[in-house]
Amino acid sequence: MTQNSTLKLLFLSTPVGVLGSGIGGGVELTLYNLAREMMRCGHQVRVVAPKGSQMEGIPIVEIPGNLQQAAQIQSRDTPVEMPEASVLAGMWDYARRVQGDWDLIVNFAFDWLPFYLTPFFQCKIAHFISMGSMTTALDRAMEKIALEFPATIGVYTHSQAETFPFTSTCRILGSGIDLSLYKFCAKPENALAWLGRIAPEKALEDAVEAAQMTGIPLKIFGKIQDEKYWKDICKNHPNAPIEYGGFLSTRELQSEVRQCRAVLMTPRWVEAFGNVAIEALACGVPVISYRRGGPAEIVRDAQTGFLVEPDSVAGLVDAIARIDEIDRSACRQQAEREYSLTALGNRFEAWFQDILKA
Ligand code: HBI
Repeated sequence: MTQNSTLKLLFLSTPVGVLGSGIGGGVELTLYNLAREMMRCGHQVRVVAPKGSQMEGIPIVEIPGNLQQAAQIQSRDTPVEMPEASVLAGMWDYARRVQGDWDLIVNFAFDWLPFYLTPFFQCKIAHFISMGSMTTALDRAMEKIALEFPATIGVYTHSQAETFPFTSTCRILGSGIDLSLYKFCAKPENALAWLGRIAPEKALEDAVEAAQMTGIPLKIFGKIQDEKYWKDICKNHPNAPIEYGGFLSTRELQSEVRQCRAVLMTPRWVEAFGNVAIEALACGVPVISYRRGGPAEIVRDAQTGFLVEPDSVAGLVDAIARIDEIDRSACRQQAEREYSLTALGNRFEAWFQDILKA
């Protein structure tokens, strides 16, 4: 095992989708950014992922098999499911066979199998959890590992950790983005932005109501995940000053968002992190968010945006009226200080070293 020099890291990806398809959502971005940063720091990284996965410049071992069901559509008492010819089972059989070649295995799957298998491995395993608590079966499997292998469970935020029964053993790692992709804008237009999956848990209707009450145009970007939900919003707010800008690449999205006076975040559920918030800050755009979940740990109230009473549209409207109090360069500075790829890599590398030293 290499002491404080280069590490040999085997990353096992989420099994819900092919890497590069966007189905893996935020954890795909985290895995890609981390692999890139670890390699830039001289460590050896290999990613094990479903067949068809691709990641620019990252060595990938592709495993065939059937994808896992998305955990977020399951209910709390859903039993553990394994499809026949499971890609997850294939990925972990590969890891078992090659474990002797690696210093550390890092799991990015939000699934039962990797946690259940951990005691059967000789190689140490770090688990990065990418969502809040979903099912009891998975909570139990994670809790067993949290107790048996302390400090090997990492999460994005405190509020995400608080959704699990093993809150105190979670390592808080935050997130990070490639800041060079986001350009600072000092002088915005008179417009607001809302970004994210268009689905009920994101409560877009609250942002639309706030736009209607302030009369400030609202630009909406993101995948329409729930068509009926979107159609209802349009039907219920016929005169709201809104326009839908589609699902854009990072480059196009930041060129639109950077020109806005603020990004509104209206999460109905506990966002594990909220990459949208750090993308806005990176462009110098203040964030107005409900005081709930990840965004509440990212936004510095009255310095890089405003935190508002959850589900209060009136609170959003009051914050919008105060938005010119915020220094936009303070937003960009916070992103550079806390959410750069270097900061992300440092936090994860310290965690890996602590696990290997234990
Ligand atoms: N569902 N079963 C399962 N496994 C995952 O790894 C997973 C998921 N749903 C969503 C998801 N990962 C990621 O998109 C989020 O964690 C970001």
